[in-house]
Amino acid sequence: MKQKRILSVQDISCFGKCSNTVALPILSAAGVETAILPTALLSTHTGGFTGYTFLDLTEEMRGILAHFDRADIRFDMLYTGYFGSVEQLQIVADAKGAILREGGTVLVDPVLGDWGKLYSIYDDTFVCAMREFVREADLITPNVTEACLLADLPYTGDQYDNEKTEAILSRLADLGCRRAVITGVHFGEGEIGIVYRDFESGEKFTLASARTDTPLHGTGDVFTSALAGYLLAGFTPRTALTRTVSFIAECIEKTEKALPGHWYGVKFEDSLYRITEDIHKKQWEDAITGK
Ligand code: PXL
Repeated sequence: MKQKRILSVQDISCFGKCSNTVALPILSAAGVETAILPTALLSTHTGGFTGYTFLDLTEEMRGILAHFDRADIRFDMLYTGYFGSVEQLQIVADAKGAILREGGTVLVDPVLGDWGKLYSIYDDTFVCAMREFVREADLITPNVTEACLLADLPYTGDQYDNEKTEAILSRLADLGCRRAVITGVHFGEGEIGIVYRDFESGEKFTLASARTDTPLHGTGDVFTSALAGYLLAGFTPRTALTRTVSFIAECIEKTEKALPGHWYGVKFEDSLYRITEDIHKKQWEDAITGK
């Protein structure tokens, strides 16, 4: 199978394990050629550190994309995360046609906030722009807070509630994206997982694993990066999500065991081999069955 190529559009936080610094190792473990389009350069992420530096890279993004176009560099997947400004959303939306290969897909992690709050650099204008941006997406991966913000419905906690979830999903469908995964949903006692909906085929399911209560920053970035790797390897959404949920559960468990009280990033390194193994196994099976 020809090696897949992805463009990861998110910031570089020098310390703190999120965005591109987790996308690169995870996607490499998945065997994907990973290029980055950095939206900003920060000393740390903004979720718990104070006094961080922030360099906006909007102008640089235009130049990088123009060069990719001139050099005929194209991608199988456009994967977006943390943006630094509304203008950047427009730049990437405008470039989509030129940078995607035929049949290429768009995976949007609509990074806006967590635990019911917007991240510090965002405001309502940014939320409105993100609603527009997700129209182009084949798949979006909001957490519950982000799903509520996109749906313009009040956040009432991460607890699963069928009526509320259906209301959110119906609004997300109206935004125009093709499929959605809501992450970080709390199911009953001690379980956390995802809700999946394909708005075209109607396919739906939930997946859950054991929950730990330590808030761990960057979990969403690890999740979406692993999911991108599995999808590019040709797994169905259901299998890709099953493997991703299991991977993330192991990463969190290992983080808590090895580093009690740790908060700023997921210790995912020890579990990367699982992604590589899953994908090698699939390639081997596909080769045998002539897929
Ligand atoms: O994990 C999302 C994220 C990415 N990048 C930066 C962030 C955050 C969340 O706070 O601050 C810089």
